[in-house]
Amino acid sequence: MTTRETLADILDEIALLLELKGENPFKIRAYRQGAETVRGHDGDIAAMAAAGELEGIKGIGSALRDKLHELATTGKLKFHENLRAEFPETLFGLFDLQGLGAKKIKALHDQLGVDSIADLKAACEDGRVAGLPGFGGKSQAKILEAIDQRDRHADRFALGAVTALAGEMLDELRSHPGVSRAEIAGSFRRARETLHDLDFLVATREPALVCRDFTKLPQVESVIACGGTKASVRLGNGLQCDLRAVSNAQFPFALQYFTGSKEHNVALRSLALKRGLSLNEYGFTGDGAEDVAAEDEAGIYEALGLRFVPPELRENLGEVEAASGESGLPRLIELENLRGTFHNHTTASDGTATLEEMAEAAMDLGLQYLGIADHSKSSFQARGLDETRLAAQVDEIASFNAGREGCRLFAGAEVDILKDGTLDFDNGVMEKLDYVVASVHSAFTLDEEAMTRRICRAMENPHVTMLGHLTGRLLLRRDGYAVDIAKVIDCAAETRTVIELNCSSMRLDMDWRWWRRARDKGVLCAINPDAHRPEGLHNLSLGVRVARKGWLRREDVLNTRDHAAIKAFLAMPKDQRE
Ligand code: DGT
Ligand code: CA
Ligand code: CA
Ligand code: ZN
Repeated sequence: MTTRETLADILDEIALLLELKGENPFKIRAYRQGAETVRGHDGDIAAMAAAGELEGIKGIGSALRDKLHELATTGKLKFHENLRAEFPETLFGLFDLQGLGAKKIKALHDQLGVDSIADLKAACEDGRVAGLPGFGGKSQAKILEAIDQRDRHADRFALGAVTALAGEMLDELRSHPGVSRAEIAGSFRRARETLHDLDFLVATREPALVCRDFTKLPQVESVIACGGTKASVRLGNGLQCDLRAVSNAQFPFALQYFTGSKEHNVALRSLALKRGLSLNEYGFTGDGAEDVAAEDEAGIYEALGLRFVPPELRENLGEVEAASGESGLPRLIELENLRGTFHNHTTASDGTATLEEMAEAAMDLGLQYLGIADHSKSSFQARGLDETRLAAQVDEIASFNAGREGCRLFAGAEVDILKDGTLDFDNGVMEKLDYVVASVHSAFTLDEEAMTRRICRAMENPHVTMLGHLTGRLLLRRDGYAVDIAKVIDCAAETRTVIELNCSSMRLDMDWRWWRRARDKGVLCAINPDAHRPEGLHNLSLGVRVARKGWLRREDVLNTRDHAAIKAFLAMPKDQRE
């Protein structure tokens, strides 16, 4: 069935297209408002649209009602398709560029005949964009930068965006009768935040057959190559997938080799050489190699005098040295260790599910508690709550919790850090909450020093429990703002502020490269999905993988503690928390 999300997105796109056509602003606004209403409606609006029961909902007039009904029942909307057909398909690429809204695209389209990103790039390079009223040299440079960002990332994918797809394909390979073992190696297995391609590996006695059948998987759009032991395909979304087929005996060696990283493998090979062994993707060779068997990856590490190195750590950032010592490798956190999570949204701000729906989803995942942290008033585009609505939500949460076992809610808020580092709510308001996530949602262009000061000032507030998405980055779309992360970590340690690992699939912020340092300074991590709908909670597993990549253990992560321990933690004065 058509989801609430899709309904709203299509209404938004219609508004954009109408704006591009220069239509009546009231009409445009009606679609935008319709999208907002659909996103924020308390009931199951998709089902209501399908059943033709949208009568009487404020913000959805009769014209919109009919369109939503058509969309919800058929999955398509003629009006929308006709509208799209009026523009060249390449024009829609412009919508993905950071900082280009419909108004600017319209000006570029009407006045310079820009129909594609290639056109736009050319128009920037010969200075025509700077000459347009309302643009200028600065905005021309910004557009070029946005195109450059997109080009740099054109062939990369975010880990979280391919996880489900990768899992489906792996399941299909595993169910192939000729396949005894299958894994995904490469950057995917190491949990890199973005990746270039997926590296499938299978153990089989019929490599050519398995390669051929791999190219016939339903996800495959085109075949790049198909041979006796290797195949490469491209999926509908552009992602390349490689397959290597090896024997059962070779499998652990191939898995180790193709998991990488290259740097980790180089370090391992030099260790092997010191033992008179040569290590490659098929096994050990050299004098005495016959005596060295390995049934699994652990056996390979063991033969080299190492403890097993979890794939997430294989970046040659000290893990090989750590694995050769007695106590060097950390015992990494696991998904089963999580007891709850803090940063989540509901329909009260920009989420698409109610408090009850979110709580139910958390319960289904076996969580003991769920933190509700809707936006604060300054985030008006996200329908942030003012003091009155917040107080009502706190009451609602209290009555939800009354006498309840199972999943309980914590009443929090995601409070905007204003430009000067003060917070969007007064201390008296924050005091009434169980906790506060403080985040930057505005004034991204401050210089590094000012931004660092701003964030540190917010962390000095005794009511700020944790810092949300530290850099504001959106993977492959927007670099984080300028901020001195090392200083922020120091300040978190001093002020006993928890730092969030925001595991919304487009964020993964703070980056894995910084967690070890934070951990060593005693900073606690909170793995938070920033869920805007029930399914968003599933990103917790992604968060755990990134935490592992950052060398984090169970004890480094706040939300591995149970409900009672969290209550005690939050009740303690901030400077005594540990
Ligand atoms: P990606 O695909 O760019 O996100 O990153 P990876 O790490 O998945 O790289 P990929 O797909 O080119 O190769 C998979 C693994 O195979 C890589 O992590 C290590 C191994 N590998 C590939 N080429 C070489 C090589 O020339 N030398 C060594 N030692 N290992 C290699
Ligand atoms: Ca790869
Ligand atoms: Ca590859
Ligand atoms: Zn946020």
